[in-house]
Amino acid sequence: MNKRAMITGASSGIGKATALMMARNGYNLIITGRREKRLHELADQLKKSEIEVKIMPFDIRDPQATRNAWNALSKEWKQLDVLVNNAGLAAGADPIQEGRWEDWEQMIDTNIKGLLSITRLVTPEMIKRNKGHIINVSSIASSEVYANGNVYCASKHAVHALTKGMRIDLLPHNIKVSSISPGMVETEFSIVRYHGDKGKADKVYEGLTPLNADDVADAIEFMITRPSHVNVNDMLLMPTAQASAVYNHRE
Ligand code: 8X3
Repeated sequence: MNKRAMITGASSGIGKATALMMARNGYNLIITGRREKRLHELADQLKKSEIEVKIMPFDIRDPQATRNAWNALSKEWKQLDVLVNNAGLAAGADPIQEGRWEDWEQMIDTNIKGLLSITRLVTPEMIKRNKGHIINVSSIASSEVYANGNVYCASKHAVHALTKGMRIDLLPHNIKVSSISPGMVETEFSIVRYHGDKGKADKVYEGLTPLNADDVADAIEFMITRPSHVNVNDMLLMPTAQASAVYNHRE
């Protein structure tokens, strides 16, 4: 019987690449996100791997919508082997004194509270089966802080603390908790961060080769294919041209 996984924020970027990787690994998948059309397109692609796919279109910032989507699942679908907490974003890149409240709320409500609400629903079911694996998609910003990264970095520092806290709380229940912390990954990330300004977004990756979404999915594949007694606590994955959040080498 196929294993089951849920991937949040699966409609693009790292989430989508992870869904494709997990389909190749024979997982039946629940893919969540706000953009229903994109989820349908991805589901069609995933089904070519002869797996079952369930679409859950909802905004993870809305706890009631998240609960409703979860409650609508069958008993079988709720039995997840893997949860990939991928939904997350950076909104804005302003110094703290100029930050926009809406950006801060969007990041905190998605990166922290969204991750929490899904985790709160999924973990009791994993505990019942005494197994499971939660992978939090974090960032180099979970351990470093850079100019104008303030609230985004704080949200990823929170993901780091929650990953550690979850690992401790779920230890007696045989549940693995991992995080993957990439540096620059070229997805829609920077376009979203700069509120759709493609010129600014392109500049982020100018003169260097960033990671791509498949590079991160490869790392997640390594995590989910370890034997049951091995857990990757955290993996810091960087482009060769990036030594830290602030040191890059550009040609
Ligand atoms: C994305 C990487 O360097 O923009 O999380 O924080 S960075």
